[in-house]
Amino acid sequence: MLRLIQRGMGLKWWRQLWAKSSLRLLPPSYAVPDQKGSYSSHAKKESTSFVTNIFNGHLAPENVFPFPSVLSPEQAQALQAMVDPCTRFFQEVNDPAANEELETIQEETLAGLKDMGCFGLQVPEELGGIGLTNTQYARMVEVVGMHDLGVGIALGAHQSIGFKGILLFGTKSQKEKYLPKLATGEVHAAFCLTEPSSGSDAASIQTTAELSPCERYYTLNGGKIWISNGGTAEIFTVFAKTRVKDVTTGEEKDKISAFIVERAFKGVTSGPPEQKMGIKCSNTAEVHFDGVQVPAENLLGGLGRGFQVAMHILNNGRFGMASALAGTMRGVLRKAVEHAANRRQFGSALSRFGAIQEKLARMAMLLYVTEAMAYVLSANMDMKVPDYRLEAAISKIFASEAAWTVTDEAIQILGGMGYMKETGVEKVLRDLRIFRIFEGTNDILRLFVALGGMKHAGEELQRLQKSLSNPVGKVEALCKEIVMRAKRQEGQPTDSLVYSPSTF
Ligand code: MYA
Repeated sequence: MLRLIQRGMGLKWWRQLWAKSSLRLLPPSYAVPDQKGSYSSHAKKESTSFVTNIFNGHLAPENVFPFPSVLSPEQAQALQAMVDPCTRFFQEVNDPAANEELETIQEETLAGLKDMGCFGLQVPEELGGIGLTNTQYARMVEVVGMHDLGVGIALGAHQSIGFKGILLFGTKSQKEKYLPKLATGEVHAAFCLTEPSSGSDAASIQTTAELSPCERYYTLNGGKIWISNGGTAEIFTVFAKTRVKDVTTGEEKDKISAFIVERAFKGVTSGPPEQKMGIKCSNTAEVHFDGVQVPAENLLGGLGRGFQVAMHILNNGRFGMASALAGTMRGVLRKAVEHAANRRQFGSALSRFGAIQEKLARMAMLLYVTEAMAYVLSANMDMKVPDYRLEAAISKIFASEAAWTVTDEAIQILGGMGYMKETGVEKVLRDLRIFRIFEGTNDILRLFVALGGMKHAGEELQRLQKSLSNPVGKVEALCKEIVMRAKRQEGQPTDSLVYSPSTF
């Protein structure tokens, strides 16, 4: 950062440019500076999701054809004004090897990231953030992913999931109280879901929150493990079991609720930093809640709605992973290409060998697909497509596996050099390994894609079956189905929403 400032290109420069720019005031075609959460499970009946519709044989092209372009030229220009200095910052100031060695992010880097507004990229400007759309955020994250995945996780655990719940589901006063200091990086956030006996099976958490007789606070008891930013965060989004009364039957049940918890509340403690294989500069720690009194107004998203809140935060955060990993692949592919072009064996550059060319082509293919997927997804989110959970899961699975293959192949092309620390690629491989595990293991997400898609198809068939058993008054539904089946035969788009009676 200091070097940039010495060269008259202070980090505040582009923030000022961004702040002054009248360009960014123009409304984008699909502006979402004020993100609004909705439980995506509510949206499943009339899904326009391309993937969901695949499961019942419908071609629903409206979210993907033509390739969605959600940034106005002015927004794209303003974005570039941030991407360039951010890239320079990562090239000239951040030192991934030093961060790894120290197992923390260097002060100079942290200060620079704060200065650039990187802790509040999607927080609305009036609450102290930069107010980026999902597509703009994805592009910024790609820069981070290209240079230092450890820093990416610290930033991502903070805003991609740590305080995303406040952004999506927070009340006005929750947003006003917490977002400004989170957006500046004055305090950091963490997402507390995982427990010793509850990993993939997120609904099985044991942490409890009991409402006090005076109904003014909940008493929180339990422990969370492997929490990114767990040892450094001041604000936590915590999921706990609460007793909820069914309004119709009066029966009480345990249901998950989400809470905003401050480290300052008595009874919050965290463990030492975990020793990890990669992303070492990001903090991972246990967090314990021992009789913590959480004010009732810190309930997030409604009593008993915590599971949906957690799922929605995770769905909403996954797109960042695909774009970050597209950046990672771009970085290692460039190193592999440089090496293949310069290294000579048997009298020729490595790039002259078919075996190397094939590797490079496959690496480029994986990068291309990941990046295309990441930006369709972020654009769909900017278009406020209500149901994108399968796309988000697929992008996370594909990106984490593609990045692993690309980085492994880069090491293969670099040969002995690839295995040496000095080249920086072995670190990327270690950093990458966790991406197939966290934010939903790829194995559980594969099941989720299959079961989620089939569930939707099953529900559609059930509706059809009902219509067939009692066709009176269901003529429109039946006609719709006949039209869709006819279109499917001809290979035409069959999205239910494009149907109109005049189709006959
Ligand atoms: S954080 C911890 C991550 N943990 C997980 O991801 C947990 C994985 N487990 C699950 O997701 C769930 O338990 C599964 C469901 C999916 C297995 N969207 O009966 P059910 C609905 C919307 O299937 P279960 C971390 O790792 C479903 O339709 N709705 O539930 C930090 C049903 O609704 P209804 C969903 O069998 C990493 C209801 O829920 C979804 O219990 C740090 C029950 O469903 C969904 N997805 O299990 C990363 N799933 O009742 C840092 C289910 O209405 C970030 N439902 O039919 C890095 C960012 C990148 C870098 C950035 C750089 C800056």
